[in-house]
Amino acid sequence: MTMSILTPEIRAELEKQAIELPSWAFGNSGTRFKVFGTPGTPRDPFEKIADAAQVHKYTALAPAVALHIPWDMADFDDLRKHAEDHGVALGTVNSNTFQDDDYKFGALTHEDASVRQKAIDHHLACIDVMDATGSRDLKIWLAEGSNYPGQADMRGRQDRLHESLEKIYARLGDDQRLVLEYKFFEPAFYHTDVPDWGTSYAQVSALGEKAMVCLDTGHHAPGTNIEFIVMQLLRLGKLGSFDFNSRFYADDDLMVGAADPFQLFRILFEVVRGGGLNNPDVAFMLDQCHNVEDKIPGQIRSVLNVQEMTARALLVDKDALTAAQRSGDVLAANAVFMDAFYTDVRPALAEWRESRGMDADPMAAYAASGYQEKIAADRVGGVQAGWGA
Ligand code: LRH
Ligand code: MN
Ligand code: MN
Repeated sequence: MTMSILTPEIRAELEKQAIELPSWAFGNSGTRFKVFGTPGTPRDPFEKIADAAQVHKYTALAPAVALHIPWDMADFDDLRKHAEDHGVALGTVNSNTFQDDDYKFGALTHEDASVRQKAIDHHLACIDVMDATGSRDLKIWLAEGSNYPGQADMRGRQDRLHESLEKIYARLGDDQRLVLEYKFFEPAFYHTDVPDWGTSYAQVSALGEKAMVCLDTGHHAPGTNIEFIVMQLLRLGKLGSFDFNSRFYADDDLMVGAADPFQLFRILFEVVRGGGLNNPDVAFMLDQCHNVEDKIPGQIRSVLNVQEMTARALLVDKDALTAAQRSGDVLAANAVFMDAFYTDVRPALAEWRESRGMDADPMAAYAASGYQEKIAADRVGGVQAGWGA
């Protein structure tokens, strides 16, 4: 009875949903003031994969894990096999040009050709990793920019960025892609070289079909209409991936759907409306850190938040909405939209999970499994992986 609000069409969509988890969500993280350690934190990429597999085990929503290079350096043939043994795949490879002294004034945009070449070579090495792991996407986020007006030649940096990206793009295999992530500030505070979707779109469009935009939900100024950007990028066929998380103030990297569930609903409605749901060209990924809460349940909660809001977005009565929009009935259109948003889908999803032989409540099932206690007891000694190790 409860489950019947999820029509067979909606269930078919929900069954296909896949959300990639970030390996770094399982390591310790914090602010520049303090990193609080959690008992049982993974000591290497293999343990991060094992933890990520727990999220998939209880939700059937998270079949892939994204890597960050060099944080997740390993024998990648072994890591791939380890992931497969745990029932997950290795996903997006994230490059890292933000923790090396040479990149103080830029990497792919640097004035010095030898520094640019070093950064390009790092990306080529990331593509080698993708070849070994079977990953499709190379995700590039650049920490470059300047802090003071006059400090940098912004125009020259755009030109150099294009040249560097061209060299990386040329190395991609036929089935591989490059996604370019934008962020409006931090660590640079005056200008950022890829600050917005328009710059990312201009840069990837100049490369070709295998280059797309990555939209990190935490990388916009307060008040930005993110769902409009989602709509536009889908319309242009250039939305390659999402980094989901939520923010109250800056790049908070809190659990998706925690700060503003309504915004997540609006974004997912545009994804559904624009043909982006369960579309292999539009990868769903989390980009989060769990500074004070347990990491595995934090990730379980997050993928469930995405699932619940996807179900609500699928509940929007599109015919009624279109009729109200066409007739200019402002309040009716808004009511159709809000009716779906206010529908509590949690009991229906729990029932649906049980009908598929899963636990109705993944959070409770994980808590009862004893896994958290086991890793806390087993993983003593060694260096616990953190954000950056
Ligand atoms: C930058 C970012 C990017 C990085 C990740 C660790 O703020 O969102 O995606 O790879 O954080
Ligand atoms: Mn991100
Ligand atoms: Mn970020």
